[in-house]
Amino acid sequence: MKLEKVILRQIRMPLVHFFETSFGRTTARDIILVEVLAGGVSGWGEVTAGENPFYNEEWTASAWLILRDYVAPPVLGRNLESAQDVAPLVAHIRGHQMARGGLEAAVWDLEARQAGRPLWQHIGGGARREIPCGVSIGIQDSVPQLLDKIERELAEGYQRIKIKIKPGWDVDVVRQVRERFPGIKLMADANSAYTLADAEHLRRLDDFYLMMIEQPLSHDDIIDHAQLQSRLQTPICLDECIRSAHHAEQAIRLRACGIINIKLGRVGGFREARRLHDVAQAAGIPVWCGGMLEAGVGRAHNVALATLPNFVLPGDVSASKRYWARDIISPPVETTAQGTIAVRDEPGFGYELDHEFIRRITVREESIA
Ligand code: OSB
Ligand code: MG
Repeated sequence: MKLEKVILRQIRMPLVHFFETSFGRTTARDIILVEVLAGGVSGWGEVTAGENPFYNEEWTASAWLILRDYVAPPVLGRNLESAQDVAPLVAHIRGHQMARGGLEAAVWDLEARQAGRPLWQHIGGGARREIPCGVSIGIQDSVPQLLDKIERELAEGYQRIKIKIKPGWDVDVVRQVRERFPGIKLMADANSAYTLADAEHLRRLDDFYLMMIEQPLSHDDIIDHAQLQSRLQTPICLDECIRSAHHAEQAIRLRACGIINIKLGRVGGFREARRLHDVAQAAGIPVWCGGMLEAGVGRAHNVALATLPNFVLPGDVSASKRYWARDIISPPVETTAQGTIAVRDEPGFGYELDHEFIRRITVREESIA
């Protein structure tokens, strides 16, 4: 396979509801779609960087430049044995996993389409026909609003509720959620809002038998998480600080976590995501698929990823309608009454692109050949 062209498109999509984390509120997404072309076939990927460098160091504008100037050039025109070859060609770039992962995932999709196979099969997944879904609920303006939202998501069938926490919106909020919903699978995600000095405060969360607490400490820390984990009963789940399989090995060796959230973009694409998955599986550490408020392309890639065997916990991949009035794929991603997404058997990521809609919401486009 030889890539003849890479097309970058930046689309703008308002969210149906704002999404607030400890690092800020998002009301609309600026998303880069990566189309790769070879032999008359196109593959598509989505860059999961946010609009600002607040989740990690990447953001939409940086990802565009890295893709144009550093990721696409070494891959274009090169003879690729397989999609496996993409990540090594851009491994010399420091950081910027989301930019690299957007193109890498597009090549996996392209290769799956050329082979006429669904992407889930092409990456070696297929451990399940339906992936279990949870929802991530952002910080709300009030606790009654949060309780209302949780009630509606449970009525939709979602299997697990994740709430965002930060100092001032944590123990008391979790207590009220627990009182109202004593039996649900519940977890909290801090997005790095605390330090080890908050350990005693975070220990109070042990009273609420959470499934896990996600990334309580710094985005680039593993060692303090190990210290914290030794003082908590609640398992720690790492997100931000695990950018490679090697980081996962180190975190597991240090007992810094009991669970890992895998995000395709955060680790630079399918090759590294699979390696990380295998490392965790060998160590008996369960994983689940995280989300980055993706549009349909990224969402469909996540569904494929979550069919790998060790994705045994409900993830953050949920229905398109929770985010978008209209998604860029057809049909949109939908959930069953049991809170699952059925895996599709069409070639590639399994959904049709709504090209006409993508054209309408494209704010910039650039071809690299
Ligand atoms: O930490 O998992 C996170 C969204 C943006 C940035 C970081 C995170 C999230 C989510 C939302 O929790 C997951 C989703 O619904 O896509
Ligand atoms: Mg998280």
